[in-house]
Amino acid sequence: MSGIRFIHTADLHLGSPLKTAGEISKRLQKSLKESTYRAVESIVDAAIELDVDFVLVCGDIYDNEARSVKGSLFFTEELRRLEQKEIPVFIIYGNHDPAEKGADFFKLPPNVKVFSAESAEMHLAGAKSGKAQARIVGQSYRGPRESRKMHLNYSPPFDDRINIAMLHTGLDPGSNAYVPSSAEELKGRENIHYWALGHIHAPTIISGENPAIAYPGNPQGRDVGERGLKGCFLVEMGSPGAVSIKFIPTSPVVWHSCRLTLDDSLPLKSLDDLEALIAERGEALIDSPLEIPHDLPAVENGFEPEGHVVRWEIGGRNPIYEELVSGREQEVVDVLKNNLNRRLAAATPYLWTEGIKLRLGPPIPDLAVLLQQDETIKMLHEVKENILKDENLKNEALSAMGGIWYRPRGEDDLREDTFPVTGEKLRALLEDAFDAVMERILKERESR
Ligand SMILES: [Mn+2]
Repeated sequence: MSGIRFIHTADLHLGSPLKTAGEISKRLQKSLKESTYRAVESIVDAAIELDVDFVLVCGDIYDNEARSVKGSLFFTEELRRLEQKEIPVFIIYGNHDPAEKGADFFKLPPNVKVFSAESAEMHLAGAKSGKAQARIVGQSYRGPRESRKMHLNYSPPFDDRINIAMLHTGLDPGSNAYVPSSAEELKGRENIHYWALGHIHAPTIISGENPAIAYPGNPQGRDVGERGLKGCFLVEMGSPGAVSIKFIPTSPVVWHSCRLTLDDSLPLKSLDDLEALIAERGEALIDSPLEIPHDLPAVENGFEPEGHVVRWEIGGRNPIYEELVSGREQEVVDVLKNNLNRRLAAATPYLWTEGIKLRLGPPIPDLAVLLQQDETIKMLHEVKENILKDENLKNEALSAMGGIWYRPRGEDDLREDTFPVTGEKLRALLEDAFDAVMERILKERESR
């Protein structure tokens, strides 16, 4: 039996302003403002080019609960482009565009099926070539918070059709706002071969098969927290069990957070040298190929980003800190930012430096020597090492850090509004804290 082929997308957030700090050029303003729209055009282009059997949109099409006229008009026109090519579109609404807040400003074309918020619905869609058929089950959010476990009512029958379930969920059993659920719960629903999820903005494959469970992520990142190339999924299913997922890049703007660690011995004689060093890294970034999320095979659609927006973090220790930077950090940052943007923001693709965090310090005595000679540093070092070894201390450290951080309960424990702290992340934070405290101690002593 020949299979079906569809596009899975979610979290379009049409009209969402991309959040960058500081003054920006006209060109960048336009690029940032229009990027969520351009990304959706790329999805529709790909659907037409690849002549897919249908398109799934898994919630959060609009950024505001009250959908905008402009966003609505744009989206309806894109849906009409798909209608002309006879490509059906299936839509569920999410927490950002729930059904009860939704005004349909324009008439949706007949190729579009919007799932009800009242109960789970099922629709059929056939392959354009061959006999394969898919059954699509889904339900929309009624309000911005949705505590109903709607997936428990997804019960497609078993036959030779491919069953696909659409769900907008944080996949967090403890949440009562974004459809409480877990990967285990989804796997427990019978006869579903592909879970097309939405809500989490990072492209994530929770399970590759039996059943496949996947988040395509948003087609355009909105701030530096949503880094890297963004896109949607091309899914091919030859038979109910067999799934192949490819990545279609769509984000005109790519966000980066880059850390540059200066070496003690790097000969930096002036701020020009420092600027040249950062610019070199920026040029390398423009020239190097973008990483495809999850190492998925990518669909060749001739994609080129319009530009990159970068937040730099300059760390490490170097004599330039005391000679030229210390005491005038803000001024140095402003000048570096300006000069870098003058150098790289006019290129194609552009590279815009949206911020520079200076975390430089003066060269310090070798840590090994300090640990032998300095009781205070030695104690501090022990505290850090003990936290890394002891689960209880780890939890204590984490709760002291505040509610914005959480420890994932498992690989599929993803949350939208807080930051996961993995072992690696905690180590990096502790190392940073250790460096910062040690530096403070040494500085205070120097100034006495
Ligand atoms: Mn959402």
